[in-house]
Amino acid sequence: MSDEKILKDLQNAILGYDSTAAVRAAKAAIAAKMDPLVAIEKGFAPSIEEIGEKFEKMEIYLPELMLAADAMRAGLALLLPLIPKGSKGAKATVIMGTVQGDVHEIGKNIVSSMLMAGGFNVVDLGVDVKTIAFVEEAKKAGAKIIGASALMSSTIGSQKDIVDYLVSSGDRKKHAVLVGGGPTTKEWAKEIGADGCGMTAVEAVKLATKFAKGR
Ligand code: B12
Repeated sequence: MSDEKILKDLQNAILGYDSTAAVRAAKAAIAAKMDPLVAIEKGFAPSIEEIGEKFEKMEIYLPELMLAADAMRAGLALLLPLIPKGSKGAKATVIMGTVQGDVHEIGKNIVSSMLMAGGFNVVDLGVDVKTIAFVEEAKKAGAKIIGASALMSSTIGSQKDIVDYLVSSGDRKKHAVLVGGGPTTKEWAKEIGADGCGMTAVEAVKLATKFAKGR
């Protein structure tokens, strides 16, 4: 099967809210030895974006959004483990999580996998993570980097809370704060005093590499 056909099948699986088709297309990508990151970023990602736009325009509703997300997660469950793991702890420890009040995890999981592939030790705290948990876990793990994902305009404020918390506890110099997710921008990162904003998982790895030895 051609790469073009596989990418189309990956895309159509999400647009068709079809978990079985997503798994089938992911298996076809694996059988064809397609780079898992290409399958994710060129296959699944454009379709989930399109789904988000349709949801925003109220062309589809929450049940469809959830089915599309389920399909993407089913496919990612096969593809993410195939991103090769780098040597653990070789570069630095990164605390990753999605901020409080936000349950979007797909992008955060891709970033975590890519960081692991890039040789980072990743402590993934999951979703709906309290500000204090990001900071306390970073202290406990001696993490040089905190990565906070936020997908909603109502939750990006928690990224600022993480920076503010570090400032008030006198720990700002110890941990670089990287932010990412839909509504975040480089301007936003600058405004809240974060150390960087990544629009893709590849950018996340570049930024983490920059701060691996500290701020
Ligand atoms: C899938 C999805 C869901 C799924 C999530 C499933 C899951 N387990 O993750 C479900 C159905 C649960 C869901 C629920 C909701 N959702 Co929703 N959802 C989406 C959707 C369609 C896709 C998000 C996604 O996975 N994208 C794909 C990934 C790969 O991209 P990404 O997350 O941006 O991540 C990449 C980069 O941003 C970056 N990155 C991400 N994190 C980080 C972190 C760091 C440190 C770095 C450096 C980089 C980085 O790298 C990633 C990989 O390339 C978006 C639309 C969109 N365009 O984002 C809406 C969207 C985010 N949701 C939205 C809304 C409103 C909701 C709900 C409130 C709906 C409701 N009425 O209940 C709830 C919120 C629940 C909550 N409390 O969190 C809105 C938010 C609007 C806003 N601006 O505030 C959006 C934008 C849809 C829309 N256009 O209206 N959602």
